[in-house]
This record gives sequence, structure tokens and C-alpha cells, in this order.
Amino acid sequence: MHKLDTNKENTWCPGCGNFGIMNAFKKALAALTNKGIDPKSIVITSGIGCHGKIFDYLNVSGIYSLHGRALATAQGIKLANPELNVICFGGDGDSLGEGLEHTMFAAKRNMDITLLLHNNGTYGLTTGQASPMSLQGYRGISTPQGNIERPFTPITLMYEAGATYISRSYSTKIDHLTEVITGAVLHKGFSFVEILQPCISYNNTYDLYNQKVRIMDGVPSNETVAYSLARNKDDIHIGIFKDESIPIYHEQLLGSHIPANERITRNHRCEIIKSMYP
Ligand SMILES: Cc1ncc(C[n+]2csc(CCOP(=O)(O)OP(=O)(O)O)c2C)c(N)n1
Ligand code: SF4
Repeated sequence: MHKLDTNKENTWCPGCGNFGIMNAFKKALAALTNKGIDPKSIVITSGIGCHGKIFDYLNVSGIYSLHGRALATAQGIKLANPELNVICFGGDGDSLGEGLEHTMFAAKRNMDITLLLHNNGTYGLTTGQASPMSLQGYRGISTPQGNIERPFTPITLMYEAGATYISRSYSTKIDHLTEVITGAVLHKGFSFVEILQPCISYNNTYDLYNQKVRIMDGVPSNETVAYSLARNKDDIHIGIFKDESIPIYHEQLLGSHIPANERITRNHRCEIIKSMYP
């Protein structure tokens, strides 16, 4: 694997969970290389937020996208060149708030890409407004008297949308997170990794997660068990909740065609379209 560090100054707060995510991601890239994945085939996208800064700190090709549009960008890259392994970094605000529709539809299509969701339960970069994942009672600058809303469960949402690899890990469990990310990238289809990520400045959840996080023994035997484990708030279960193999989007849409390699002229494209409507 080539050198992954960049010369950009790291501006994450000391103690931020994003450091653990970046370490695990680097280890996962090494593991993927050992498993035969060409590092040059890895492409990343990110949203805007503290999570998105990871883009600057990794020497990997990709696009630093717009807030809420990291997955739209990832899907475009994959459809243009299905030979690439596309990995998207999203925040809970980014991918479950403003960009939720892209998350739902990428999962529904079973796009063969990976979403690494930095779930810190707040809008970190913009200094602590409540996010869709903020707990009821969360106090931040937009909810000074405590958040009235309740968060939903990303794992069960992804089940409902149709994601085929659904998992959760914790930014301090580097080996576990490395394994889950590696499995997600190797998976054929939409893979979702919810990463519990304490934001030490606006939502310090280290004590909560250190007390409650439990590693599951294996993949739950069925959906009912998976839902109940995912929603359990007394024990926060991490591991793979679902790992299913079904046809993927670009293969059904494009067959073996690789648009990036076989570009066609505008005239040729018009002819193809005309021939579809005799
Ligand atoms: C279209 C658009 N809307 C809003 C913003 C302002 N904005 C930047 S980051 C952010 C929230 C970041 O929260 P999250 O995605 O959870 O990432 P975190 O900073 O917590 O990692 C917002 C609202 C923006 N840059 N662009
Ligand atoms: S504000 Fe929170 S998420 Fe952002 S760098 Fe600081 S600790 Fe990390």
C-alpha cells in the first residue's frame, strides 16, 4: 500500500472519535490490499462536516463532495466506472439528515458501494446543533432546553431500505472496526457501517459507549432478532447485523459495459436512444 498520510494539518479536536475511524480505515486498506484489492481501485467521497475532513488526511483519490451529497457522488463514480471500489464517508447530519434520500435510495438499489457513517449524534463542525441521531434531551446550541425529538435506528432503517450488508462498530474498537470495514468493502452490494463516534466537544459519549457496547457473537439468525438487538438501548450491540448476497445495481443496468472505458459519441448515443423507440 502506498503512503496514506498527507501533509495537511489535522484540525480534529484531541480525543475525537474520528482518529480511531481513520486508523481503522488505514488498517482496513492494508487488509484489503493483502486480499488482492488494487489500492488504485479505491476511491473515496465525503460529505461536509468534521467527518469530511478525513478526505484531506488520506492520500486516496476521490471527491470531497457537498453536504448531504457524498453518496450521490459515490454512486455517480461507481456507475461511470464499476471497476472502482467506492467508499463514502458521511456524518449523521450529512447522510441521515440533509442527504437521507441518497442513503435510502443507494440502499434500495443495492448500489455496490460502502457508506461509513460517523455517528456522533450532533452537527460537530457547526458547533453542536441537534442532528437526527441526537438523543432526546440533548443540549446543544439549537436545543438549549434539551432535544424534544427522538432519534431513529439507522440499522433498522437500512434493513427497510434494502441494504445488503448492515453493521455497527465503535471508533475505539479498532480491530473490530477494521474487520467490519474490510468486510463492507469486500461485500458485493450496498454496505453500511454505522460507527459510534464520540464528539468530545459537543457530545462526549465515551462513558456511555464504554459501559454499554457489546460485541455480538455472530450475525443474528433472523430479521426479528436483528431488529431487537439493533434497538436495544441497555446494551448497544456492535457487529454485522445482515450479510446477504443479491444482484447488484450496475450489473443489472450495464451488464459488463464500463462507461468510463467505452465512451460513445453524442450522435451514437442519440442513435441508440432512437432505436429504443421504434
Ligand atoms: C447544503 C449545506 N447545508 C448546510 C451546510 C452547513 N453545514 C456544514 S457541516 C454541517 C453539519 C455537519 O454535521 P454532520 O454531517 O453530522 O458532520 P460532523 O461535523 O458531525 O462530522 C452543516 C449543517 C452546508 N455546508 N451545506
Ligand atoms: S467538534 Fe466533535 S466531531 Fe468535530 S473534531 Fe471536535 S470532537 Fe471531533
